[in-house]
Amino acid sequence: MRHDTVIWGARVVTPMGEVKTDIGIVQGRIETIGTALDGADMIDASGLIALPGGIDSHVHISQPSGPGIEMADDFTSGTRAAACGGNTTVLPFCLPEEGQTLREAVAAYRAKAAGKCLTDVSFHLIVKSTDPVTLGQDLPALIRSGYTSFKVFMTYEGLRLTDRQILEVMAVAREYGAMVMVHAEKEDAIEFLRDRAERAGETGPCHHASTRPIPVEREATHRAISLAEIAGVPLTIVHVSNGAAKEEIERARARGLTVYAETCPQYITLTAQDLDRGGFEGAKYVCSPPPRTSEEWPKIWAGIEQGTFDLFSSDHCPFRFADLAGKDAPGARTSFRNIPNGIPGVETRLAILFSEGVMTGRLTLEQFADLTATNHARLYGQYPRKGAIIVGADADITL
Ligand code: DUC
Ligand code: ZN
Ligand code: ZN
Repeated sequence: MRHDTVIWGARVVTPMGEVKTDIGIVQGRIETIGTALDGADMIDASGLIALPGGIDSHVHISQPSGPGIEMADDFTSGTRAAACGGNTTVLPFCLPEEGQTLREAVAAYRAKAAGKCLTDVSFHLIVKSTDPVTLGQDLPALIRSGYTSFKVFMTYEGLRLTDRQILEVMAVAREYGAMVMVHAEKEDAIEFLRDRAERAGETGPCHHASTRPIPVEREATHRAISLAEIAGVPLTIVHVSNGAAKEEIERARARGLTVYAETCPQYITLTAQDLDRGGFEGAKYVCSPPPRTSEEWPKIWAGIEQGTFDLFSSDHCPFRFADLAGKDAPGARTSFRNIPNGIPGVETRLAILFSEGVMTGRLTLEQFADLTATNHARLYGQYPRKGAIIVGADADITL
């Protein structure tokens, strides 16, 4: 059979292990995995590794971030960066703007993305209110039409839900079969620490980290898991930054609960000291949860190597630095509370994990594929069409 495209000569990472084989592609799908294949377009990949295209299941693109604040990426630049970084699919979040319903927000995001994307894109939802229309109509309808994952926040005024509200959202997830993703940080404690820091004149970017210490995340992680246990649903804890929160997840799993977990490059490469680089430079590293100390890195690595973390995502959330609509927002230099939260990462996620994980011998190529693609597809309903180099799947391949 003559294929449209054949990739030949690569070491191919499949769910059955690594094989030296050709990949034959017809109309964008993997038609054949075998040797001596014939194709109209022959891609010489000898000396290269063929991996399932990266799926970054945690990115923020064109997300409303407060009055006058604008994200640095639109769908063209964000997905171009993703493709340059070896990704073939990204999953951004749909956040309703003030006065917008969840269904309107989804329509608005789809319009923003239409005709602009260089990778495949599929959306998670953010649930920030639990009014009867959202929980009784919009969410069930959206889940039925395929939007089967949504994030809830335990922090950020205006975004955070109470425990009661989180239980109500989880009940909908249970009834209609969806995955709840949780941003686990305790808002009351953060507000207390932030107000106290500001009164003491501790207002520079580094105090973003000191006012969101590890117990803030550990406690919220424990509580989110307890709420999921009460509601009887699986959950995903996103962007886990430290060993204590990771241990909460491990304890819950040991009790038989279904808890999935995600970590990100910043938690194995940055520390809180990066927020203290002098002047306003530290604002570049302001993200939540904040980077910790290098003592946490081996704990996160242990979780990556041993499978506590199913997902290695970027949490790509870029803001321009020297820009009043970005990190240099009005009031950002007088208090860290006004610095938009987030750092870029969609272009560097695979390179960082390959360099720090595979090249150091910590991870096998199969683990790398699981952490960067396969598990994302499995968890968010895209497997086996995406996430693996197998016959019948989309030809989403990174060399
Ligand atoms: N949470 C995220 O997931 N991304 C950016 C900021 C935040 O708080
Ligand atoms: Zn978050
Ligand atoms: Zn995020």
